[in-house]
Amino acid sequence: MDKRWVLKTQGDTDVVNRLAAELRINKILVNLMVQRGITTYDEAKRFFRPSLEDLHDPFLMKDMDKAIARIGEALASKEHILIYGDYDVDGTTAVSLVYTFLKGYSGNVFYYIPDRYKEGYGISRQGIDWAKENKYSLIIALDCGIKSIDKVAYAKELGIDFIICDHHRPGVELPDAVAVLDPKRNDCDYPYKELSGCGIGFKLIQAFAQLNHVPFVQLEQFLDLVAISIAADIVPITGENRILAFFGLQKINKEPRPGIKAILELGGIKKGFNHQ
Ligand SMILES: [Mn+2]
Repeated sequence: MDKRWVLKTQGDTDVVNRLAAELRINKILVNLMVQRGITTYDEAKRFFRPSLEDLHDPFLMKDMDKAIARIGEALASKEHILIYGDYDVDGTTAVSLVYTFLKGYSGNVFYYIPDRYKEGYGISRQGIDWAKENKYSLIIALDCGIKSIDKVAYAKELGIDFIICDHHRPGVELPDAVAVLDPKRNDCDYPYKELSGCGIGFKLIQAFAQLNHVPFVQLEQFLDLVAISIAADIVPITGENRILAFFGLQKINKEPRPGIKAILELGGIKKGFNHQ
């Protein structure tokens, strides 16, 4: 396949001159920023100094209220909750994040990762049958499920509810789940559309924490997983993803969890840039 370089057009000269004066940095650098849509002092500040304060309210995501209410109900009545994810990096980091977090609130939480070769991508009938056999009544699906209309209906027949957390583009019909979290839904007004599957998982626990008065700092330990998902799933590192990746990399550099630490050592990777 032939590849062709497509050069970005030069940033507007007036904008470049104004911003260069305001920031007091080289115009070549400012031009690169203007070409990428950064045209004001505040936008430049947000780009160079990402802040967790700029993360969006998770309840702006369609169905987030329903998802958190259903999880609250499940915890109160000690239901068995299954965290179900895709087998790729985004899926497994998402499962690790939500499972580890919810385990702090219930002894009845477990996880399920489908077999890539035997079950294939997404929610499998086998997985639902396994959930039924093991008395799960709520499945939280991460990084998959947005097109699993039949499987979610099948689970419903068996008395199992679904919460879908996905970032893939929905089809015409949405699955009949208790909550369908996906910023790419046409009717979802969430301001940032490019989160990874693990990023949606993070928004889910952020919403849970917000409602239950859990301090945000307790969530920061999970940002390493989100940063890895952002890199592996190749979502754009803009907006909210840039903030999550920035603080996630700090966590990986400063205080990696045992699994990540082992991978770093095994790969002979030296700790990188330590931003303070
Ligand atoms: Mn994904």
